[in-house]
Amino acid sequence: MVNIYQNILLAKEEGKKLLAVLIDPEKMNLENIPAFFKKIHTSIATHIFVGGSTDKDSQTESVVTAIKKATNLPVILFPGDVSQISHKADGILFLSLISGRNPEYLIEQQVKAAPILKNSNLEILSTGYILIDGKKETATQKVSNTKPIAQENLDLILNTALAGQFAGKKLIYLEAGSGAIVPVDENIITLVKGNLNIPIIVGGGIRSKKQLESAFNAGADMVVIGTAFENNTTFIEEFKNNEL
Ligand code: 1GP
Repeated sequence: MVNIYQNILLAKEEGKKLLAVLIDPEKMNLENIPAFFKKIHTSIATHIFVGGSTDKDSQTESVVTAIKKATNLPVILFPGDVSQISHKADGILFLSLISGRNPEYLIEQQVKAAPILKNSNLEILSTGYILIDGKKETATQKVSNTKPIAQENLDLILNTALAGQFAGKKLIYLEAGSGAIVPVDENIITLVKGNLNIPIIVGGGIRSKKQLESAFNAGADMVVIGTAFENNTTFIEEFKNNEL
């Protein structure tokens, strides 16, 4: 069995950067999955995230099943809510939206997920999820009914991340929101990285190799890209192996 978290820690120790490709089940056609993964396998992608703020047609299960057939990369659920759990994945980001003050996404969804996860082999990755203003009202913001933290509010971002670490989260996810206009600023990543010892995930609005490199150089251990690959599947070719 893959030990996802141990591998992330190892990569962090060795300074190896990780790239997660985010697949939104609502936007992925099952028949496109094999061809999409052929491209992914020539790239530097190391992980697959599956999830979205909503999954109106309950596609998660069939999309995860098709992805597992197409790849050996670790498949990690990144669920918008308790309905998006598939036992066929390898792991799950057990998210708590710690930048928000909506109990539904701080603990209620997690309580509902607990009995489902108790009976599964999914590796549970406790994650402090911090929504940061990406200059666009994102789906996460709308669905969770929480406000993102302003990029300028460095103290609040840092203190939120620290509180997450002290509360026992294994990962901190700095999220500008899917399709963000402005990704999480490098200064924020550097600040959080410099004050925490757990791995940092960064995502939202990253749509070029240059932005990916900036996030890595600032200290992101893992970067997540979704929209840029959805909009242009040949874009993954910019991320060929050995090019970073
Ligand atoms: C969203 O962080 C992820 O939750 C990825 O964002 O879709 O903008 O790449 P993008």
